[in-house]
Amino acid sequence: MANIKKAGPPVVVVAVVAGAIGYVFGCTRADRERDAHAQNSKQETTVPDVNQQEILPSPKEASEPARGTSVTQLAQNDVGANQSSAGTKSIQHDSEHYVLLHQYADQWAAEDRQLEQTLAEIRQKNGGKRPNIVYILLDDMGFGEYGIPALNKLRGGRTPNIDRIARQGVTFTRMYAENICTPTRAAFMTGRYAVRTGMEVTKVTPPEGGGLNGKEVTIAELLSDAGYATHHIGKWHLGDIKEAYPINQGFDFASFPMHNQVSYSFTTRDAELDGKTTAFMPESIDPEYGLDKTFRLYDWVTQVEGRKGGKLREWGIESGQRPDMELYKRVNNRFQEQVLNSLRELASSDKPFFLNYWPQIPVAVLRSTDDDRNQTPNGGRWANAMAVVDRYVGEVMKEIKKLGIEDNTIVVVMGDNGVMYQDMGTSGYSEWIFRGHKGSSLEGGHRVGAFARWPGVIEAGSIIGDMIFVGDLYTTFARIAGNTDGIPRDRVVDGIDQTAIFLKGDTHGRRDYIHLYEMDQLRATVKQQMKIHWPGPGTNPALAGVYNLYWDPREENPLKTGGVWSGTPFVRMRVQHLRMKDKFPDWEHARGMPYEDVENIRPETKKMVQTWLKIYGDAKDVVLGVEAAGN
Ligand SMILES: [Ca+2]
Repeated sequence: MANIKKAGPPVVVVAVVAGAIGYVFGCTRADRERDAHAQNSKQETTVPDVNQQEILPSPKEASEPARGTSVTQLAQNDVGANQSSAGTKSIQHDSEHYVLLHQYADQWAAEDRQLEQTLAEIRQKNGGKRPNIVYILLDDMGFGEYGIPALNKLRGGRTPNIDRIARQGVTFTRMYAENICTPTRAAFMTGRYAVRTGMEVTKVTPPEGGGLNGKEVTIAELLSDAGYATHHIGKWHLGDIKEAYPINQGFDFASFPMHNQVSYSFTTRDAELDGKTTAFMPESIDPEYGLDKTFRLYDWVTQVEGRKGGKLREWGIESGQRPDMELYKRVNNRFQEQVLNSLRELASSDKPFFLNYWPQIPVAVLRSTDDDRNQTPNGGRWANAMAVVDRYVGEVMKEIKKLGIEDNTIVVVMGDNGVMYQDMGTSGYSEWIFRGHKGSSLEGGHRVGAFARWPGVIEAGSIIGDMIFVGDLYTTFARIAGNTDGIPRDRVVDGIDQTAIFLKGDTHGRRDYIHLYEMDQLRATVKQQMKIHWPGPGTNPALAGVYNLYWDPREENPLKTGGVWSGTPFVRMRVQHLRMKDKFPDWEHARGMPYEDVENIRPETKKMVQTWLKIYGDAKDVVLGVEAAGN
């Protein structure tokens, strides 16, 4: 639902109607949109005057904005991404962006004119067609885990196909994702910190009854509106309700697991026999004392596919069947086949396309995810799973070449968060260059490997030292596709237009900061090479740990006196960021009936959901309790 947190709890009335998948919402989408509109109207009357007095340096040159120009005024005259939208309201970025804009407005405006010219030339070279975008998001790949041959050698890993992308394109050394699966995926799709979308929590155990708000304007919707064909294949992990399905969030076609991998690779008989899952499977538990029949639920919807405007069909599983590792392997292989099929279908159309491929690996729980084509010198299941996903990437690249579309196709490959440290020592997962794991606000949670290839545009073998956030790709892809105007103006969009990095290379970034959250808690802020770990309530931020990330990438030695100078600007950044959130409160994710519009829902699934709904369906506080941190 499109409720704003400050606006009080949402009211969701769910009723079960007998008969075929008789799921009915007590609150219609139209109701929700009306509510959302009312909320937006309220917001627009209170457009923030973001702390303008405290932050403005004195302009040094005449070309800079006049002294006393507020950040809000600058926001109204935003340049760069907004260049082409004369007369329309500017994108509302986070406060810190305007500190930079105040200093670089003219320079960026001039650069943007050049960039528009270059984009037009690229388009002309390709018969007027905008570039295709293939976005491959790998599950749990911290920086240095792949794509850097010397590091691969150190670890005994092997990712020749991703190495080749790096060689032919660009390596980002400061790509920040969110620190865990769902938040990164939400940030990419919306260009916003996940906490703003209400998707800051990663859900593990189905059913969820929630997901990405239909009011979010996703990158798939922006590209679709710009004339792109859009397909999503693989992990989604953005909810199990109708409005959150990719086919209702801008994709023409989607094939995806309804939940994350936990639902059918961690919670199987195989996983239990391997000691990776405990006290879960009916084969293991005598329910003599198991009073609560909903503590362990089975028979959720596994993987589905469908097209925009239609319904979903579950595939790969029959009534009476329980997921096992064989199914998991088959499903991953089918996603790979579907990606190649999608490429062929998309390449045959006149439209440019956006192919969103989110493999479920290299996250690996059991050795049985291995197959005989992924041996590495390392031999562990983590390194071997990386080899599998690298092979997948290689097949995608080969198909792109075969179809003759490689010159006009941008390929981005990156991880969604750092490694799953929990398994460290028994799987080959280990801290690498950075300290910290998935879910942590240390660099090891957020810094991911990231590579991009765009022949003739991105310089081959280039290495970028500029900071970039996964949400920047939203704004950047929209710009490249010619739909900056479609980016909503009624909410904060954290994604900065980084087209200049793609077109002009290193040192052309427009970001020098990021706020790092764990769930809804602001834990750390990075500005340039400095990072502050925010202390808990009651502690003076002057006593907070400040780290120099160039000197101390593992954040092990807080600076005593050497970082004191940065305390005041860091506190100013935090205050402004939080004031902005007062004006633009975080949203809640949507809630509703799980599995609506799955047309061939299995009888056992329906029974499970009905049991679940009897208890949780109209008790919103309990539904919230379904949330849990995890994969
Ligand atoms: Ca992940």
